[in-house]
Amino acid sequence: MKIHIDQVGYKPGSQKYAMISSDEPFSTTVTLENIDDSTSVELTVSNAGKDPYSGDYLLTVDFSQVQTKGRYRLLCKDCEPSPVFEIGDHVYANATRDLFRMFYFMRCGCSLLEKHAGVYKHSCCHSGRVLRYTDGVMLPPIIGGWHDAGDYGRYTSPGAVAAAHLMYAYELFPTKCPSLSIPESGNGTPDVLNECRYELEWLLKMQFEDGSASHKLTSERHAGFMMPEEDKSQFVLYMTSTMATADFAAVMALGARLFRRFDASFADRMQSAALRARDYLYSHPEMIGFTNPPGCGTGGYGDRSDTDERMWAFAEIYRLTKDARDLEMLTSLASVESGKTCLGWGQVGGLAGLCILFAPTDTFPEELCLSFRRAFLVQADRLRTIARSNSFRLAMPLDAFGWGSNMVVMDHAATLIVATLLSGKAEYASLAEDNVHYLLGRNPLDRSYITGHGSNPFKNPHNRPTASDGIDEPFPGLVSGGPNAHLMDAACRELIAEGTPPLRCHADVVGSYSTNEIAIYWNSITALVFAYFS
Ligand code: 9MR
Ligand code: ZN
Repeated sequence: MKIHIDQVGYKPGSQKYAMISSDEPFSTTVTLENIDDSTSVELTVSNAGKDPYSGDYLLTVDFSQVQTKGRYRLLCKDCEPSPVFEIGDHVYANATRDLFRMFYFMRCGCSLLEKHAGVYKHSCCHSGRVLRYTDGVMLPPIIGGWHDAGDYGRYTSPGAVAAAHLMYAYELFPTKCPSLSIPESGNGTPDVLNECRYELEWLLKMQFEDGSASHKLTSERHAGFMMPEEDKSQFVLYMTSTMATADFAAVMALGARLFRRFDASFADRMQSAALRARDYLYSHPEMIGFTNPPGCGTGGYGDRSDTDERMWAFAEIYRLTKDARDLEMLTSLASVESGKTCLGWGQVGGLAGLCILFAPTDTFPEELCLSFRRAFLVQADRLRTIARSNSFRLAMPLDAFGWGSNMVVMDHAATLIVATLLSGKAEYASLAEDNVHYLLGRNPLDRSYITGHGSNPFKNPHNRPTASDGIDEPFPGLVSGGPNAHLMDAACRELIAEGTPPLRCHADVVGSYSTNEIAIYWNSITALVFAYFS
């Protein structure tokens, strides 16, 4: 028997549940102990039956009525006590800060200073000349940006999406975005934007003369497990894709909008880059996809459709230009019914939604706003039905646990938060918070999927610096990819049997890239969600 709980804590006014599991039907009694004053209350336990997500029999314990701040643990007659957790107003504050700070640690092409990175400092990486794939010409170095993930590649679309998550977090919840103690801190620009600028300056260099954007800048093969500055492989600037170009146009337009009041000339540079990318999209209505050319084995980030990327681009561009032609393009792209709430690296319709739904009144035609509003509310209701029908209260379908499932868990939380912002109904945000509790340890593995937070965080991310810096603890604030029921690497297959219930398909070992890698766009959407709750 085991108690599953958010290991960090709960806010006083929030709903508070814990789950108790066993591999056979059971019953028990549970008390909540206040560690600070040694008082206890008996809790009612309700039987939730067998749960297909974990394969366990579950009981649910509701202690929502306890609102007194303090430190607590759950005691159960037949098992180990739960870890100590907090009820408090600021339970998410530290994790939120580290989720945003993660991006500093991912910076490429500069040294990470001891002042900011502490023991994780390292010298400058990836600053050599680059090879242009299309003609084999050697170009001057293209320096900057964030390493994508556990590898050292830098990819345009994932980078644009991650920066956009952070910028929308800033736009929606400006006072919730933390100070980050990064080299630019104190320069008059909010730190979250300072950190985004590190990526945006690099993205600007990914634009070709014709206005299109290169799909990616990576070596041909992933480096071995070495520190970034030791990786001397040749970096290659790959060809254009329309997916990358549209994401580029969108994030540049968004950046131009948000940076205008802090640095007008930087905003101008982004605005003109966005418009040149837009013009490329006008003259190339056909999709130019991307698949790795022969010999290239780094991330592909392919996509089946670029309609959603174009839709996001034209939403942000029209918000900037108010040009009738851009609106016409946007309206026709937005006539699609599906995908209007997606927030992941490959499906960005929801980002168009964030742009459109939170723009000043009368920026976009009412019908367009309504179609996105409907999409978010319909999706939120769908997620509510799912969350109510499983014992871990997860707004996540049983079959959605693939590579990077934690991104989907957080995307859905973000969708639910948007539904609360649109409707004023707190219930949606409460469902979103249940997904947060899952991430912070309320899951069958009792594992916090954020390094450094909770009593049992994962410790062995598939992340090259972590595995080669000689330091035991990974840097804090990394989000694991999360359970992947398809068990797509040998390391997890060695530890987990085929057919294991989805929530158990996570291996906290360095080799498991399909369950335990890290990635900027997993962190960024998590940062947005945590900013809301913090
Ligand atoms: O996050 C990506 C995931 O959705 C895909 O299923 C997977 C396989 O194509 O690739 C993931 O992205 C990886 C990228 O290709 C290379 N850098 C590491 C990324 C995270 O695992
Ligand atoms: Zn680097």
